[in-house]
Amino acid sequence: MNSLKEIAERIRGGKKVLLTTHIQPDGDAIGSLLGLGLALQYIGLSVTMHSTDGVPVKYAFLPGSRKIVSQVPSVSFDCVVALDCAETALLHPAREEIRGKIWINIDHHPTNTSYGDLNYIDPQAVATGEIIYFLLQELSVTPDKAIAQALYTAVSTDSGSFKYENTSMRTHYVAGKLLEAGVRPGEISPLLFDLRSKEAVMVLGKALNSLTLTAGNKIAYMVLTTEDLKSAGAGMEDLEGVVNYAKNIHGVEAGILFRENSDGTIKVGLRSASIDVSRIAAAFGGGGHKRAAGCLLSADLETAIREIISAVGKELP
Ligand SMILES: [Mn+2]
Repeated sequence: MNSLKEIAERIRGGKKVLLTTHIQPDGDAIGSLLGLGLALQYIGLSVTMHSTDGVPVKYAFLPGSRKIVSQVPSVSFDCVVALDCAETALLHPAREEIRGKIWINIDHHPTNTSYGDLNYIDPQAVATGEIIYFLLQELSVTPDKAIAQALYTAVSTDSGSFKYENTSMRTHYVAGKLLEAGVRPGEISPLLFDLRSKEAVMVLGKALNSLTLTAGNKIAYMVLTTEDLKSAGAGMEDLEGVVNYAKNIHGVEAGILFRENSDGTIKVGLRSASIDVSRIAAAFGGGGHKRAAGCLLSADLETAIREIISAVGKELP
């Protein structure tokens, strides 16, 4: 692995820099892109900030977000920096289609494949944005409010508002420094965590209405039919976090959301407090993490519910 000092020198050494991130960007991807991108502009580099899937609406308030382009210009870059991207399969366009003299890979996923010419992977970092804060020190850039808001977005979203296990003293140190640089949590946090669309609230109501507890109240599940989604006017992005309402009930070991797709398949979201749901998802051709996983079933709703509940039931302590 290379040092941040080396990476800072290599970035500074070029004139034309491309910053890119993974497909379907999250708050860390956009925040890291903007935090580093604005800093490099301040020191006079020609920077292109790129996200194939654009900027999710909820991050559009971040200063500079309109400078992020969804197509890579067909020019040659002195340096390409991939941020928060564990493997090249998550890059679009493909690595071979981007002309960069050197590739720098900065990430915090433990699964990162070290595909860069220079790599900085820190799995202890709660977010790539946490690493970017220290990279800016090597670049001698003091974050202004715009940079600080971008990095705060990265750090606070990837740590689940400082709730997840990997939130460290260093995470809070960086957050504190970003507050010093002008971030006001009372101003930014509602935009990141509380505001939601009318459709999201409507569809949440439908999901809660379907809530069922089974297996001695250890499994809680909810069902959304295509009709529910249609009448709420809801899309995929409106379902974020819905399954947690089932998981977060006292005494529940597994929360499940069954969503009927228009093609007749059933998308299953699994969340757990204690059991390993990634194994259950994998048995149905899906995957994910121990506490959060998912799979897609080609079955009718009733069959999908019966099979999944039975599989989860076998894993209960
Ligand atoms: Mn991340």
